[in-house]
Amino acid sequence: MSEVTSSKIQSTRVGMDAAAIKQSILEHLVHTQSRFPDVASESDWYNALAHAVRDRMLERMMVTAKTYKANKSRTVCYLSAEFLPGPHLANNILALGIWQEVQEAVAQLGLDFESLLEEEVEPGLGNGGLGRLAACYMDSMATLKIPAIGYGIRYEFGIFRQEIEDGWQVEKTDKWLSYGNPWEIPRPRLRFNVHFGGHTEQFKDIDGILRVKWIPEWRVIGVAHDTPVMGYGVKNTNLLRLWSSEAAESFNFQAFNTGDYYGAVNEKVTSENLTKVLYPNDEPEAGKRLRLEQQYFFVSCSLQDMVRIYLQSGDPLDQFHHKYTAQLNDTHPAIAIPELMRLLVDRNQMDWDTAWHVTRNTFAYTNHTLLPEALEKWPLDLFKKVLPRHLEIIYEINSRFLDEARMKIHGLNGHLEKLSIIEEGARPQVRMAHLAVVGSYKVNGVAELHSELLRQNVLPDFHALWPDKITNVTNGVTPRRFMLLSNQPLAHLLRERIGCGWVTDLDSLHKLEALADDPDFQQQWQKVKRRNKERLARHALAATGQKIDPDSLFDVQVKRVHEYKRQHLNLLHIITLYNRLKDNPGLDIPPRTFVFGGKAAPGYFMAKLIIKAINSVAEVINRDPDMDGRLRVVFFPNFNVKTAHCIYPGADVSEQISLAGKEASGTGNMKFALNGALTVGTLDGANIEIREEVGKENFFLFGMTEAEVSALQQQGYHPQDYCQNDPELKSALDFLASGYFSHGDATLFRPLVDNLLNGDPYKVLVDYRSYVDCQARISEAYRDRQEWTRMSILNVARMGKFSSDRSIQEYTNNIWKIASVDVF
Ligand code: 475
Repeated sequence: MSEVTSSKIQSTRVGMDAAAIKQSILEHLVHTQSRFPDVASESDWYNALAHAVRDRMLERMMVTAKTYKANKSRTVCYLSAEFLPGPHLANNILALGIWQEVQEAVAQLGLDFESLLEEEVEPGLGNGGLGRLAACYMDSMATLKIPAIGYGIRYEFGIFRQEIEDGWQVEKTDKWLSYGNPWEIPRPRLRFNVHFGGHTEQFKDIDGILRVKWIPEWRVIGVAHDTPVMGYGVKNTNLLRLWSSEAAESFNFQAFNTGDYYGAVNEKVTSENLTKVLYPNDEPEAGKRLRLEQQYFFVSCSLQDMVRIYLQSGDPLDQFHHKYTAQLNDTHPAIAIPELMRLLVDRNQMDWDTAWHVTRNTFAYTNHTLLPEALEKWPLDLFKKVLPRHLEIIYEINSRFLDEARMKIHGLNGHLEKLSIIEEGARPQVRMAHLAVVGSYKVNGVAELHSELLRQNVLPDFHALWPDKITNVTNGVTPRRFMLLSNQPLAHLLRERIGCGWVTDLDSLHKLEALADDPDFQQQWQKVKRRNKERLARHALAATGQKIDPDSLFDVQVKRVHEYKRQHLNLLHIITLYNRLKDNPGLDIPPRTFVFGGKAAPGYFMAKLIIKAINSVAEVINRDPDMDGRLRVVFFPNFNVKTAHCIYPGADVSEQISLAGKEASGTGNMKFALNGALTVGTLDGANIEIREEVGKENFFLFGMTEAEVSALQQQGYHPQDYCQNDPELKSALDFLASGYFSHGDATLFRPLVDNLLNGDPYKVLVDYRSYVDCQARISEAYRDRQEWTRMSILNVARMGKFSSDRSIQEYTNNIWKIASVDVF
């Protein structure tokens, strides 16, 4: 034991005043970046500042770990293949409570704070909602003082950078690690072997018990990289622990010795490929072996790490589930269920029943999607090649589960097929969602409607079997990043009028209700929105070269581009407005700017064609002098957390227009409303709950209900009828198909239009009329600026429910049963 105790090493380097911060920045510039101030680049200064901030976080992280260990605290392990934290610097400065001091220090050094923040390349280690939700939950767990570790993958290349060339999306590689990453602490000694392939053998152990040995074919090593996640206004600093793969170099010494240098090195390349790149799809890639390997890789490292930490306590492994609860963020980490069984039974000689009890009380599973094509399945033959032992364990889990179900249902075999973890057929598959449900103590959906549809449509047989298992936790977003940090004008106004309590108690936004009719407050509210719109306009100009007018109504749709989210419904409305204005130049409607943003999966042709269509329509409208001061359309490239910061606060209208029953929850809908945008939306996902909270008179509703959608589907849907019966719709489609927006090329958008006319899987044509009429109500409402402002204030006032703190509180109380731990 060292003589030096932690209290003695309290550093003199981490003062929180401006002078101390300035001193640290200078020291890091010289001693970390190796640059004198006169030759330092903006990037050097960014790194120096980031290190100065990091110094002030590390002690909190260590004290937190020590406290949790001493208390033997129950811990949440949030297992997720994706985390989208967004830029760290500004968020960490806020969490430390040294915003003013840093600004002062930076100013004294003659630097521009904003441009330093701009230097940061965000870690894009996720696709969209699911990855961002994981990051919001990490923020809330730390803030609520819940001991937690986020476990995931340190992709070398995150989600691609989107550029727009000739209106098309072009994917460029994301190089977030190119200039180093000051926020992570590599833990090269914290490494685990992960095995793949090979076969299994049975043997009798010394007690004569039949056991299984897995003789794998290859292995890689996982190395930990830790990123501290600070709570806001508390000392608690949790961990995001991401694994990157390394070659197990000694493994193929044979190749070196036989002179096969290339073969040996190639193995290294293959191992390191494992965590090379994030799959850029927001749907599972069918049968992609590398994806299965990524999943198993990070799950195995994480569980081995959990067991390692657990065994330090000296407690017996059959109590593992009292120390840990592991949340499965969708089925991507569901392989953790057979992996924990393997670790307990094969590695630690636990009997099956005890191991199953432990496992089934460790995991809980969150489902994020209802789309059948997005439910993960792995072909058995592939699974067997990569994870032969896990497949055996899954068979065993399945057969015992089906025995249990058979007795419980007291029915005949036919019914069991629907429950089985294995889907039979020409190419049998492992159903990961079934595995996740069977191996978890709770399953949750992410909004009320979504959870209900899980119970009724997706997992009805499981619901019948275990009526208490499927529950709901409606998603939430962190007000720290999505209000305090990204909307500082609003944060200032709120501080003046209702204080700062809302930052950690979002329900206290209710205090705004009393101010909703106050003309003076309304005026200040409008000023805030105006400033945010100017900022958005500046960013749009820089990113696209397109000028937009902050006096126009900003109507915004930013999210992944997907047919079910119906960006093309929005586009049909824009074409309709254009046609109306062309036919009737005297038409008096408030000027509008339509802003789009979002990435399409690189292999998703229709989504990419929708992006091209948006840009083509934009090009014509923005070029048409008749549209000057009336209509503008911009596609904001590379939508990510960083660009989101300036987009949400600048919106007047938030487009949440998915077909009812398709969007599990949505979280962008919450971010917009919290920043004072009014929603135009369907009764889908969390829109329903947002509308309930803000009041139906403060929400622009249109479209079919989920029940109407299924009824129509049952009865048979004929999209062409809708087209024939609505001249404006017909005209919009004809214009798109005709080549009007594509320099006369009548083939370009044919696939898009044909898809709508012959099938229209997301019922765009059905909801068109109701949407367009609803948009006309929006235009009318926008004329009355006082009433609009009142509605905007009331929206913010009533959005408290959608803090991720509330979501985490519900997970804590209803699922995890875990207590907060004070760190001093
Ligand atoms: C839902 N991503 C939103 C959000 O709960 C919801 C799937 C497969 C592979 C990689 N990524 C995915 C998703 O399924 C996803 O992002 N789902 C989204 O989760 C958080 O708010 O409605 O679509």
